[in-house]
Amino acid sequence: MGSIERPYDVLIIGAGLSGLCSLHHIRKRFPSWTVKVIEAGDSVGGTWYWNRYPGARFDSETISYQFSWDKELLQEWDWKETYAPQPETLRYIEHVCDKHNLRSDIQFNTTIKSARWFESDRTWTLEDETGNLYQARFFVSCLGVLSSPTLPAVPGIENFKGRLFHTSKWPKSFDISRDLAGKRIGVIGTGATGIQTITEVAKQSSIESLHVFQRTANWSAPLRNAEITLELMQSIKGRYDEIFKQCASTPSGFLHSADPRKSCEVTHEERLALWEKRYSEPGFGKWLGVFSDTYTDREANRLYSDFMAEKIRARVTDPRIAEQLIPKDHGFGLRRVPLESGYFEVYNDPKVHLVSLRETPFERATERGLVTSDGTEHQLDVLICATGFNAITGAFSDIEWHGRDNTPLISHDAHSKAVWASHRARTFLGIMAHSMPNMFMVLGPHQPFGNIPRSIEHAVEVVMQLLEHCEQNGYSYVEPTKEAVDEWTEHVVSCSEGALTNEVSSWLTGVNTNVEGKQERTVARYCGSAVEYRKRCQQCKLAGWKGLEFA
Ligand code: NA7
Repeated sequence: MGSIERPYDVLIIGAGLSGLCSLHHIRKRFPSWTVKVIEAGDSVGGTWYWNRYPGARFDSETISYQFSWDKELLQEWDWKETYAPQPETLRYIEHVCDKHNLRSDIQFNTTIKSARWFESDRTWTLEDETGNLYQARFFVSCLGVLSSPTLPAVPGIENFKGRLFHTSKWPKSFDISRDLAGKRIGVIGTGATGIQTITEVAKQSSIESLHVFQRTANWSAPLRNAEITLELMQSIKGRYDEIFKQCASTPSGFLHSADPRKSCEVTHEERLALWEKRYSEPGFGKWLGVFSDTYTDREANRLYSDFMAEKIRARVTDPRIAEQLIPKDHGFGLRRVPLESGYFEVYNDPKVHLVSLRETPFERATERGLVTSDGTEHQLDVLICATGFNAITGAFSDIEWHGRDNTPLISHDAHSKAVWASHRARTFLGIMAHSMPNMFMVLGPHQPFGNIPRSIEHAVEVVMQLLEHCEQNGYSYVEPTKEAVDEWTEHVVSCSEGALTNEVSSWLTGVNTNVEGKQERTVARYCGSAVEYRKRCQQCKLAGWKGLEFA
């Protein structure tokens, strides 16, 4: 074991948006406290640091996807695109850190491997992979919802002699126009990441071929990105209060909310008029701004899915390929809808080949490429895995937890004593877990994951209020009761009932076929409205933090 540092008042793991927001507010609200952020990467940004694959960009509106607490910065910063690309977002995050001198409290290149609660002095001790120890009274986990990448288990993949990487580990020095020239490229995965990567890779005229290995066809619809001119930026700057107010009023924290009408209450022409309007507009309106019953009523969802299927058919020349690209096993919007910029047209290019893994699954990998069940060896020089993440609970499971009474937080199997056996989260407000005193989660399971910065700012505010309550009352211990956790978890489950989304496997429902113990669907996030979620947090506070035990 390495040396132990002086105990901190607060330790934070992760220097993404959650960790940076937490650090800023702790410094502001508790100026005399000592705080340190521990980060695995060599710089700040979290998701926007790691995911530097080609085409990575927001599909949430840039102007609603930034910190709202620095009014001066809102007036200073000029966004360039309606949906910012990853480098612009990373520049923004770096600028926030420079402006507030946040880096001075961040330790980079440090991966935490275990977290242990010591009842005797009511502290957490975190251990990094080199054995260094860090001790603190309070611990804020800002681990990220999509930060633990997963690779497909293709037999013999270790024999592949070409380059292979996960999109979230895209090499910093890799230049697609230089490094993909003349190459045969394979991409596994057609989620939001795959769709952005494939579109960008296919644009490279110098590549020899692109094979897309698709297991589940995904719905996708146009992003319609545009430049933000300086004039437009000026007018946006005058409307920030209104913009954030609007985000606070919608169920998912975005600027979009559903049309209150139901699909069956209007005529076919009225339905078409709204759908066409949304389709022609930028952003998530085509997912979140349609009729209110689209994701609860099967027939409404079928009608809208049929409309979207026709849009795909109109864009793909080969009808056989078009049918392979149209999801048949789930309706539109029941998984997180990736927005695209020319994705479907990619398949009209003769150098792009769609391989349906439903028809011909992977059999094995060779030195040269991937062999599918029809015996074809798809020869590749570069294999890009856009195969997603061990989402929501995954980053927690990368840490060995010893909570109160040495209780583990999370396990892959159902028969363990872990608080979250089989990755089935049980939380209080999504902020705390039983047996894990003084540990707060920002973007933990059972929080709403719509517009992420909006969720982060709210979760950080709740954590700050709890820390203030402890400080003002001299408490050195806070933990939810088992009953409160049961009640909250039941509430989260009940919110998910009736939503068609929860009948479909995806990272939103806790499924990842590459991870042991994640084959079954779970309720991993808060599926009710973010407005209701915030109301419940506030009610808990007003009731004297009912459900929490302090000492
Ligand atoms: P996703 O949305 O989880 O997508 C992962 C993709 O990889 C998806 O198409 C998977 O197919 C595919 N996949 C995963 N494992 C395999 C194996 N073993 N074989 C073949 N194909 C596989 O992750 P993303 O990174 O695209 O997006 C995550 C979120 O980031 C996104 O929702 C946005 O919020 C931003 P499957 O569907 O499981 O059949």
